[in-house]
Amino acid sequence: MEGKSVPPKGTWTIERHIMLQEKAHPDASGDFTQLLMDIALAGKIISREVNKAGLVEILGLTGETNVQGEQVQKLDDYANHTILSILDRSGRVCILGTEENSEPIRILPPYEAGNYAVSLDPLDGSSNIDANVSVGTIFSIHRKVSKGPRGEDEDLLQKGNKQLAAGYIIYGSSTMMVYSTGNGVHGFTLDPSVGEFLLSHPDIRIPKRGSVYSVNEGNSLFWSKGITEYIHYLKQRDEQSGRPYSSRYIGSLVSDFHRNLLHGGIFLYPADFKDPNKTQGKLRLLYEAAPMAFIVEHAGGYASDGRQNILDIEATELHQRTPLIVGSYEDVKECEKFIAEYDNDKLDVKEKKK
Ligand code: AHM
Ligand code: MG
Repeated sequence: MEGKSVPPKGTWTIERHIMLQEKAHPDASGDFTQLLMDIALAGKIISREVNKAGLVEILGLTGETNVQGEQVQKLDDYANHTILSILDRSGRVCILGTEENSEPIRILPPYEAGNYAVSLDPLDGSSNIDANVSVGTIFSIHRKVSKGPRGEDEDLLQKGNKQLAAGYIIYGSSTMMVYSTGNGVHGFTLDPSVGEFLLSHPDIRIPKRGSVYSVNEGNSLFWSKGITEYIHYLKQRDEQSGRPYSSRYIGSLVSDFHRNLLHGGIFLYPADFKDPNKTQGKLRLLYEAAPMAFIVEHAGGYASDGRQNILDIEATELHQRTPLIVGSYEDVKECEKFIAEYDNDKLDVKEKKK
């Protein structure tokens, strides 16, 4: 064959793809590759279970006892347990942080601690699952930085720009794994007949500008002025810029993000001042915002908290929240301009409380 070889779609497994990426790092031990493979395996197992969620009439609702007299586990518990039991004894991970566990999970003797810290949302959007809405697993990997033999909080609490890899698995009409190790963003579709994730979306690039916005507009009365003005602007007609934008909100981050990654657009979960828990938004920095920011940036997009790059935010605790504005580069930058113009720190909070 002549010319540059492009990995062929439909026949390249994720394993082969990850191994090829590893070859670019001759000093790599293979542990990192194996860690990504472990996450892919967890994705396959969770996918199988999520696909059974529609069978509640037959298998029983989660939290209930099914016809065989077995307790049916909640799917988010199942997903969490599945990933943890694959990773915690692998010898590749030193500490894990998940949405489901209030404290970080350190890998302690007799299990070996590895060189990586992993943050996870095992099943994001799971409140939608009984309505057959696509949900997903989100992951983020950092290198161990602490000096001792075991993992420490500081290994998890690193900035997004220190991630070695990030990605998600979306359980939709088909199951897909999308990941980046900083060398492009690649998507693989699970072919259940062969049980493999096969390359379907090599080198994904997000359009520089989209024509879709995704936000929970039910919260709009509690937004800052900057966000309110920005969304209002997107709705105004302007033939040249393609406005008005269309609104598309599923309420499942992985699904909303995935659609915008492929077709362009902007997703926002801003601070809202109705709920004291949401003055920093709803989404979590380490296992929701930062991995999506890493993916989008390596696909040519951008993620911001309104004022700064999500990847530059200092992480101080596992379940830290952040406003998240993510998607097409020009759209997110434009939104930042509205925030810079209209929102003066806490002034907008007071205004909203009147
Ligand atoms: P979860 O981690 O409890 O599932 O919540 C995160 C989900 C995201 O998937 C989604 O973007 C967001 O919550 C939707 O929230 P809302 O219902 O407030 O719009
Ligand atoms: Mg979540």
